[in-house]
Amino acid sequence: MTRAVTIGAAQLGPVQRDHTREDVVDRLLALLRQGAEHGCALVVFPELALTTFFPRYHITDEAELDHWYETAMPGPETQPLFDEAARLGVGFSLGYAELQVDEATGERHRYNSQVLVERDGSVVGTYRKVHLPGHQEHEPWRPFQHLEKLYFEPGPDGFEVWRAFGGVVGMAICNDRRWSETYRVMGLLGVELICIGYNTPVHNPPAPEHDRLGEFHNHLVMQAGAYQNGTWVVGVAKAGDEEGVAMIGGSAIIAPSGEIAARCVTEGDELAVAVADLDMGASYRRSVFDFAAHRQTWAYARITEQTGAEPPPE
Ligand code: CDT
Repeated sequence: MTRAVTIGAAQLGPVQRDHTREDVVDRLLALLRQGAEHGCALVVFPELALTTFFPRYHITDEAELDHWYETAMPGPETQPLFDEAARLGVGFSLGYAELQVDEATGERHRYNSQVLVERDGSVVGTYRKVHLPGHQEHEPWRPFQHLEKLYFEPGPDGFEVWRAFGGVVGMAICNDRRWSETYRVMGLLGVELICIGYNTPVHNPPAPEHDRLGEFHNHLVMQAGAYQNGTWVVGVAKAGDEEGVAMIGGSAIIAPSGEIAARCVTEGDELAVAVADLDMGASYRRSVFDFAAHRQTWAYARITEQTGAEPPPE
């Protein structure tokens, strides 16, 4: 049996600070239409796709900060994407900054979010990033900031999956992809396809010795996550030189075997397409990764009880 879903990894080139949401949505629409021409059922866009990667700036004015967030999805600028998805019969997943305002209490919550939209333009679900990287205080020694811990709260719902596109679909965002727990929690929910958007600077100021390995680590973690959980993984970058900060590309569609089925080869707007058989993961999940037969939860307690490493005394 095969459940074939044609998927497009819709990489974006840079979005500069003065680019409007309308500019970006035009680019997303072009990629969505390209996806339709290739027979895609699903097109996956990057993290924080609608704007430049604003956590690189230290912003102290709340109104100025609000400018980078969406208060509704769809909102006025993104509605055309939902309309075109329904017209073409092509679903999508899109990363954006979400500002929730409770009208009654005035309570505000900020999340780094990703929405999954079905082929009829309806919202399937929203994931809110769990592993927020970077720092909370302004660190002027850095050539650019990474203030995700200041501008977002961790998603309160953790990792979820939804029935969509004829299978079981989950989402994760950027730094989440480096953590094996991300994939395993969704693996335990029977995930068959994980959509991941990312913005990864080439230069990591606290660890410049890793800079040459950015693309390698990107594929390493997603290929391992796919194989160890018998799932398809689609990782999609916002790439290239954004406001003087170089970001990696390497968007890829990864099979449950861990092999790369399709990948982008530029740092610009580019669509990579693969036909994903959602049944392909089953042979991994009933053999080497038959969780029910082989997992030893008694040996894993530390994973949920402890965060930092505790080596034995010297
Ligand atoms: N956006 C995002 O999560 N980027 C991180 C950069 C890590 S360095 C602070 C990533 O894991 O790619």
